[in-house]
Amino acid sequence: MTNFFDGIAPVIYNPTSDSDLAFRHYNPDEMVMGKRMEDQLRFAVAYWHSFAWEGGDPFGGRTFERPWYPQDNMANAKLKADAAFEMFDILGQPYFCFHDADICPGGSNFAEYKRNLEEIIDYLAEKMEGSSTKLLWGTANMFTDRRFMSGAATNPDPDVFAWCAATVKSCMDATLKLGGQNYVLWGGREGYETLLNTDLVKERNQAGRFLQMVVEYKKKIGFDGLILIEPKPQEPSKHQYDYDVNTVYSFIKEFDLEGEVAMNIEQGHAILAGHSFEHELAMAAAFGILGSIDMNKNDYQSGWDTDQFPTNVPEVALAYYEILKSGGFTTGGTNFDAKLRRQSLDAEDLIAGHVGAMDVCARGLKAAAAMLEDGGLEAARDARYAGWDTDVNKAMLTSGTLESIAARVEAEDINPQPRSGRQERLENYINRFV
Ligand code: XUL
Ligand code: CO
Repeated sequence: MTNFFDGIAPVIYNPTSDSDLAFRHYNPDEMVMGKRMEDQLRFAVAYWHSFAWEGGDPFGGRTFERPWYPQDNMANAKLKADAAFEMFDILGQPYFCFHDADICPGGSNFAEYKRNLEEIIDYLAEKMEGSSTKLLWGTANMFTDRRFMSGAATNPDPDVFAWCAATVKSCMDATLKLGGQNYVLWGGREGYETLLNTDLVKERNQAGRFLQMVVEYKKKIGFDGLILIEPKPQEPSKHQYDYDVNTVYSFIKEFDLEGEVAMNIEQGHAILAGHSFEHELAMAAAFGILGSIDMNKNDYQSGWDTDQFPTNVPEVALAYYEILKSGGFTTGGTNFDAKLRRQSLDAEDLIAGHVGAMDVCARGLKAAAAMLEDGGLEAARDARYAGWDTDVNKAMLTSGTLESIAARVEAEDINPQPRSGRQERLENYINRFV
């Protein structure tokens, strides 16, 4: 037990409340497209931002005071776990996610790392027995420690590759033990700074073989969750091998991992890659690899990864539109990869950030479901491509050649007449629902 959240009552759904610590849209039992809202959204708290990050930025250190600091010993790791489960209860959070480094100190060698990890996993298992919060996914932090400065699985030093293999094995074991539903790999340092010292073919091959080993081990231990890759274009590495969904998809195909690996897509990473969140989701859905999401909001001016809580309902609605359209989550969910601003010091701020994010997502989900049920966007899109429904036009793609098509253009005097894309009308349509 900690007293960190003392005085904060469990958050409840009350649509007429004027409190900023109440849900006005997130009503877990409300049915949305045939499922309880809680089961559609599958929210998760990110342990790292809420409990491990101390409020530092590149220009200054810790701003927060927490009873579980300093985070370099096991006693405080347990206190941190106590606080985390207290917050999960207040929010009614169905899931959480963690990196190994978030939940316990690393230790001075691999044996100590493993001992610490096993001890805290036993402690988390006990906490989970007394709680309804489950594990959405586990992962390994292979980017913070200086040993990873030149990459993790893509490191030029084979000893680092070996360390990473051992680490991921331990983290997969831990995830399985806690009943985790997925395992995530975000390759923070799987990229390079300069070609002057980099053999990128060698590094990509290392990453490809590493991913194959992860899939082999998943099968060996009977882990039936998804292996998820989280793309990001830069920061920390200048050139990332996992830039965006399209780049990762070609990587998956090259290393024969189709059907084995899916995607964890983050709003902020999509924006940094010059895409919209819904573009990345639609792309992954098209390839059949849409697994889970890291929900947050990136600053549109700063150019780096700001991991803010989402506040933009229209944007979130378009994201859930793609998710619902593709059939909704299976083992994936909505992980709030979001952190407080460093001036938000209080326990209430941590609750408020999640309450707001959960409510924004609930509004977005309801709007997305209403749009899908109405069918207006799909009808408009179908009408735009309707010309392709005729036999002669379908045949262009199945049996056409440049010569046969050219002959038809001349014989039939085909002369295309542009038609409006109707973007403003569709934007007005969206505005009816958000
Ligand atoms: C970093 C990021 C990570 C992953 C998990 O930008 O998003 O926290 O979600 O390693
Ligand atoms: Co993320």
